[in-house]
Amino acid sequence: MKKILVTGAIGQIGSELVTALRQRYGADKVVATDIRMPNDKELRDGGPFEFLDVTDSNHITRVMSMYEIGTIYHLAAVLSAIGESRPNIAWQINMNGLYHVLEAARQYKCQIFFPSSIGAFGPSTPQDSTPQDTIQRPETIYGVTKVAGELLCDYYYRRFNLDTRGVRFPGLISYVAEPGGGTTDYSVSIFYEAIRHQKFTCYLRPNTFLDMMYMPDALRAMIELMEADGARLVHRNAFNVTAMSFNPEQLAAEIRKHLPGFTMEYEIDPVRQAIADSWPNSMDDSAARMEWGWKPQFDLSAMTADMLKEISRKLQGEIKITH
Ligand code: AKB
Repeated sequence: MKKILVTGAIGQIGSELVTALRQRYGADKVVATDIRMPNDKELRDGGPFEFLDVTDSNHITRVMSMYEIGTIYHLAAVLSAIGESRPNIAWQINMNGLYHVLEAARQYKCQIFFPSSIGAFGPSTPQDSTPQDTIQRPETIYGVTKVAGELLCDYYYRRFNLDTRGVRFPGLISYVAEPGGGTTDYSVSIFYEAIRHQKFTCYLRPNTFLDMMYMPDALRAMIELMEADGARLVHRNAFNVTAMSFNPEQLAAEIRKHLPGFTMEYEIDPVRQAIADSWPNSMDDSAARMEWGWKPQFDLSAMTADMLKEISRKLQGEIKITH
């Protein structure tokens, strides 16, 4: 088996995907890469790790030539809120980075995974049960790079027969690494604050519905899609995938079932609120279900119980959870 290269391996998805891939295919088969050096021992010493700047095409081909790479999970990206404060960097990393990685994949004939996002939709997209194929006029630089990325991956498949695959992720919730600079990040920070201080100040309005997914489901989605029989795939890239849709008020109510004293206040951030308002309330993921058997395992209640249990353990049981 050829090796798997993961870009952005220290990020929220990468840090857990690398571990999952190493467990599944063998530690020496997974080359973790990032522009930062990991503090995490498992990530640094559990298998090969290389420093890699995806905006430098020579750097990518140099790392590719050092290992026999057959698959790339290209996760290096700037998220939506940071993108709005630094659009230039977002373009360089999200767009030029993807282009360089696709070119390297073409040269080395690799299979490639590219994560798009609910950010690829905009205010003119139908907001409820958002279809797989629909209007995409995003108003953030993040969204622009995600739509262009989806199209570029489709182009490389059609034009060069490159095995490109991908999903549109909703907000991802995990207890291992915290997300950085996204619009959906409240759904992770709320758990830390609930356990540490029993209160949280939310930057989105109480009724802001967004699609979400717990990380174990997201990891499974990526691996299952990459292992799926390509002949069954009609869409290949940008599959809508979701596991739950909730608003901040509903998440707070679910947390309160475990921590009855938990309170939430609101201090709206106009930038992130505008972004969230332009994204779907809930997506239709039937194409993913039909074409490669996608099925989430965690709903709001299962995810909340697990997050509280795991984060309490991580914070050394500062607070006792009542079930
Ligand atoms: C963000 O909020 O920017 C990301 C995403 C939904 O793509 N979590």
